[in-house]
Amino acid sequence: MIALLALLACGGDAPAPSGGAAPTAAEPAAEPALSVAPLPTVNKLYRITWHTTPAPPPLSTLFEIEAVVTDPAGAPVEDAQVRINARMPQHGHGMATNPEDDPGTCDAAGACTHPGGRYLTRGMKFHMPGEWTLRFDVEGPAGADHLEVPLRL
Ligand SMILES: [Cu+2]
Repeated sequence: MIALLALLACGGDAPAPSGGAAPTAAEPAAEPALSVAPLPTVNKLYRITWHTTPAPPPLSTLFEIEAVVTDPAGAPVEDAQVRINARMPQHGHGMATNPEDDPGTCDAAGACTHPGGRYLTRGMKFHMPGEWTLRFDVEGPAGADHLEVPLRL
């Protein structure tokens, strides 16, 4: 039932027929809040700088996102687990793709590290225009923390 409601909610998000439909080109999409300065996670255990490729993140096209994770003093956090995901909170759904977090640089024993604190996730896609929330979950030496960033597509 919840899934059905989410679908209905999304259906309702389709462009409503309006009399004077302005050409979309005349109304540039709102600037996504791309991170240019490090953003603190909610409990201030880490700081995150991120960017997408391509940038800004396109609609209905696969993109990658790289997050650089540091401690509050700016030192790279190289041995964390970082999960990057996105949801549309107003619609109650996530992405239609299944993003993959790059394991980083791994040794023969399977122990992985992320040189420079760089964490890459592939296979992201914003399949609908609207309000998205990008979420970074960090499980690192200082503990678990997260950051949510609102994005409008
Ligand atoms: Cu949606």
